[in-house]
Amino acid sequence: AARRAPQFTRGSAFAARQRPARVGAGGSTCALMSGESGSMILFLFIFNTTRSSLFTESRLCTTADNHTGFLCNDRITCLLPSRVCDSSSDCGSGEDETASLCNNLPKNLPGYLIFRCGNPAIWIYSNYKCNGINNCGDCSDESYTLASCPSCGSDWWTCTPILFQYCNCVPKSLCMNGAQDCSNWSDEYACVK
Ligand SMILES: [Ca+2]
Ligand SMILES: [Ca+2]
Repeated sequence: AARRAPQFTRGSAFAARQRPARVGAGGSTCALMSGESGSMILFLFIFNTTRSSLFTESRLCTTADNHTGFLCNDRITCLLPSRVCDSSSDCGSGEDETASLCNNLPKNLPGYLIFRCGNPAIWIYSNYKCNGINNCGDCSDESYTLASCPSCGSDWWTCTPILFQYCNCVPKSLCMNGAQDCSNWSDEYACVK
């Protein structure tokens, strides 16, 4: 697995580009209406609210490597969560970097793009959960209890690592490399690549 630097926080405001039209929900005067005009406003209110809900939910997608992702306006491109609000425009119209999403991170990001660590003040992008790397700093993103991570994959050796970077497993590439990576030295004496 590729090693990634921990990403705990992130810069704030980015320029808004071609913000997709969002249909507002404005039905507060419905109760004062009656007859056909009231029915029409009620209809528009329900229609607009439904449109808003669909818009919000329809960004959910699955990437080629089976991560939950962010769907661009082209309805084809599915970005890894960590490519949203990373100051680099990855969707065709930059909809992954709009101020409405990226101001005050992670408040305006859809919940499926982030993971709250054992310390809820710390968050990471959800694609850094269960990737073998200690992105939260307390290994909560690699735990079974909080993150429901499976046991070490076939490319990993199960042990208690001595490196802060790892949690429950070390990459098998570290086995038999002449340096201790597990607290019990099993990477040098028991691990088979
Ligand atoms: Ca981006
Ligand atoms: Ca991780």
